[in-house]
Amino acid sequence: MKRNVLIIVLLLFVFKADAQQSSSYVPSPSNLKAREKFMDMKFGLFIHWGIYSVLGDGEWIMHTRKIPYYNYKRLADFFNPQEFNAKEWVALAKKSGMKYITITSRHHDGFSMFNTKASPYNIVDATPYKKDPLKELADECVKEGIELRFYYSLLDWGREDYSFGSKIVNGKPVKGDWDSYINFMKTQLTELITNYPSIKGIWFDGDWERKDVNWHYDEIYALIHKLNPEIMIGNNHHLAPKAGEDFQLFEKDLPGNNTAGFSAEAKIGTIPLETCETMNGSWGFNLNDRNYKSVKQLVHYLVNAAGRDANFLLNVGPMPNGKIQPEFSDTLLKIGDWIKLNGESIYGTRGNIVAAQPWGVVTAKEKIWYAHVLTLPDSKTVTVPVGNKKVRTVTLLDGNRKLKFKQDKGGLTIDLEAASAESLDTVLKLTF
Ligand code: H79
Repeated sequence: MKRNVLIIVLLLFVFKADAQQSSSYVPSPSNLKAREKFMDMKFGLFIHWGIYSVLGDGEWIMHTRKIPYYNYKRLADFFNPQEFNAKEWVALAKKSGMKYITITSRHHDGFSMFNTKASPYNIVDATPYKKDPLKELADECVKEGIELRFYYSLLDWGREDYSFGSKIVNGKPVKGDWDSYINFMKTQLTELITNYPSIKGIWFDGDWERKDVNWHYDEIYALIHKLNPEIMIGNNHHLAPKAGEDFQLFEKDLPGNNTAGFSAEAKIGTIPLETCETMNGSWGFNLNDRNYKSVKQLVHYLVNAAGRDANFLLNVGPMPNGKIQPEFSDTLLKIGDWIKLNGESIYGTRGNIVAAQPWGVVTAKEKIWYAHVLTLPDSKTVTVPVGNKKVRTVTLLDGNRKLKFKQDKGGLTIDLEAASAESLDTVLKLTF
């Protein structure tokens, strides 16, 4: 009997040691603080901008049109965004109610949009522009109190050491030079973190292209956190979070949904969440994409994300001259107008308080709940599952008008006769 107990104790010890090893990353206090701030910010601007913007057909053009790397590289000669003005971009983000910006420092085409010594294929050395827009943007963001984060592609269509398309054996591509490529990424990430010390996050993408390769995340993540423990790492690998990551990304899907088809294996973890979407159908500038989402669709996306405890990163693809097209900025400013009136029910709130309802979602802050009625039921009533909590008042956030309600075992039923059917989102403020 004693021996059995001893064996069990030993086994427990072994399992515990194993569990610790696979999740050995302990976020710093500054990182935990950054996560809270991140969750408070709720709304960010995603920017896809690169030499592909010149062709006006999205950021995948090199791949989809099968343009050989050495021909594609010529685009750098024509990339000269004379109208780029960091002040305008940051002011637009701010007026639109966004609290942070995430911009492509390098996309799958491998072109670096920042000043790098690791490759001559970059905006300073290879274009007539000769300047570093990300430096300008970083400085402006600091001035305006907007957080800046960098998107960074793991996948590279052009570099020989990456050897796109190579077979993978034993965690390495058979062709190319995997160690060289990993070192190249480490050098660039070191540059991004040390030369732009204000940046708050790295957004990785492209993992899904090489499922069986060893990306050396343990080393890469440790390097980033060693250089600056506060930096939040996210990776768009469409899987459950891995050790060392600080926020979980969803592409074109609300957490828990898989409508875009990328998120089947994206088990929701315990770190902060962010979902990204496009304003039309494209990430990079697309001349021919007029499939613009409406203000209502995008406000609903923001609210639905917040109700599921996720941030919303909304993308624009600026034009090759550095301007953001008016169709985007007009819509963004209207979203900003909505947030000016309703921001209290978004910023600083937490979601997943109750499951999404047929009429909408709930966000909460301290002792207040905000019930967002996105679809006004024909009955002109909604039932909020408040459980045992005793509700004191229900008011319309817009105008503070008191609403009639009934509370019983089935929940809290609110009379919405006074709500306008025109409203993008009827926000009800519940106090307990
Ligand atoms: O950076 C953006 C995309 O370029 C990147 N992630 C976001 C944030 C992304 N890469 N791949 N995917 C998203 C999904 C792949 C979609 C594809 Fe296709 C379908 C690639 C080829 C067929 C879309 C349609 C791109 C080209 C055609």
